[in-house]
Amino acid sequence: MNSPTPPQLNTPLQKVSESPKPADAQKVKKKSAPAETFYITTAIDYVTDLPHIGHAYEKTAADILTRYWRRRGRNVFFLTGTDEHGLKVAQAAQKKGQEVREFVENIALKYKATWSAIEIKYDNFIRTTDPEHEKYVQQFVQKLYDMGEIYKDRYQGLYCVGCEEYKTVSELLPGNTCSVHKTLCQAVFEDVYFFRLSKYQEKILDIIQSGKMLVEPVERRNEIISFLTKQPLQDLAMSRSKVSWGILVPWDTSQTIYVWIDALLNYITGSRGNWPPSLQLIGKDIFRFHCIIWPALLMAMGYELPRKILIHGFLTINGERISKTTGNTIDPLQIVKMYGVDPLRYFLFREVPFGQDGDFSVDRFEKRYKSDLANDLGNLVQRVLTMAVKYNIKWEYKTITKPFHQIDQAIEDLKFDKALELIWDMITESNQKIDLEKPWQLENNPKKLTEIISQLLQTLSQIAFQIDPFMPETSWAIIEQLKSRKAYVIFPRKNK
Ligand code: ME8
Repeated sequence: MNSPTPPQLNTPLQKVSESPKPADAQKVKKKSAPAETFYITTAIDYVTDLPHIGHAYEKTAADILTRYWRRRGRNVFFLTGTDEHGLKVAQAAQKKGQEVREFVENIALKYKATWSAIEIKYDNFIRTTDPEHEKYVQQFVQKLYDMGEIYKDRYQGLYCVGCEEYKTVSELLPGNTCSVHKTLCQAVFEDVYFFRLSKYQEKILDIIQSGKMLVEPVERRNEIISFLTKQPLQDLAMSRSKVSWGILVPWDTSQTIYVWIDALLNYITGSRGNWPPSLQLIGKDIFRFHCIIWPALLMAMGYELPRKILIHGFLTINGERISKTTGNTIDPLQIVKMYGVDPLRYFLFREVPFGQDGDFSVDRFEKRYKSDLANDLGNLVQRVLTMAVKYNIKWEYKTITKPFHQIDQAIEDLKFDKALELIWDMITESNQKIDLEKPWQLENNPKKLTEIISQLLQTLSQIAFQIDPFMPETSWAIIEQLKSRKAYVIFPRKNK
């Protein structure tokens, strides 16, 4: 107790009195990361199959914020990765007839390749099979054990492999079917280790109600508060005796550590000295893990809490969640191949307010592509540049740095649809200006002609600047055309 400095990663962890940084965070922080680093995380995905657009949605949101805050001059650290242990992953490998390590290796590579293809520029990609991660997880639980936070008892109940979660009958559909996966839960009867989660109930409630750890949007915050007020929390079975694909419990190697404890700790092991997380993005299916178990683990160790947990909705198809289990997945690479990266990034955030569920339909995607991208933006760029060249307008591209307060505010409030709407207002206004002023009829009024086209060129630079976090390739292409004075088509029309 009362250790003045937080423990180091590779030495036994010690409990400290005041919210310290986790070991590795403190260690590296002194050297490289200034205090104000915006540390953003996403959920780490199960490597049961290839990533789908639901996964891409979350990672792109984090990427947009990373690019935005970097542009605003903040130090940003963006962590993502893959969740590779547990029964669910082991069963997926078995189904494919592959050795599990080889299987996860393969899928993790595919995840990285997909994020690279859609311009997700993370700073660290953590894999829970990284030896350093595994070692830290063992040290972490050993410390909890030494502190008396873990005890052995019998677990008897139900478990959903799809959710990797213990379930109570009241949460399930008739016949002990998981409401998320619509699959039968396993009956589990085993002697395992429990983490004293129940003793943190009041504390968790307090940090959420006081805003010490912000939970957004408000509906989710209320949901978690209501959950915590209505029923007593149960202690958490933190090990499995019959799951071999996992990290061994260090004091009892006949058991492995529950995959969610292993997974949550990625936010520490991948942090590279940045602590606490400023913003953690997760989907609504996993918010109890992040709003209950995660802060309880951190509080047990006396570590500083994340500033904010932001819970987003699901991408659906015909109202049904896109998921590997349902099998209605869409491969982001397929869309990229047909339309390019930016149309996907644009569409994901244009139609649906971030936080709510939103339906993905190829029909609507194509409509947006045609109207917003090819017609509105693509046409504007071509029209303005063609006229600038034709009427020999003197023009030199200058980097825009002037922020637009409303757009910035919308991004900071995570209202991405609103930010894009505001940018598209600029595009629409410029197109209307061209239609109204008809510059091609002003050849005998060169002063006015120059004025109008110069203004349009200026607006194009603004647009290129504003769309950059959302559509980096398009932003670059517009700037390149403004510099080279050579117009080309950014969004080619698609013939169905
Ligand atoms: O839950 N729309 O992994 P995961 C939007 N390994 N988001 C979606 C989605 C959809 N259709 N489908 C999934 C896990 N997601 C754990 C996380 S974190 C310590 C461990 C989101 O592969 C989902 O909500 O099932 C989650 O945030 C992320 O993708 C990974 O889901």
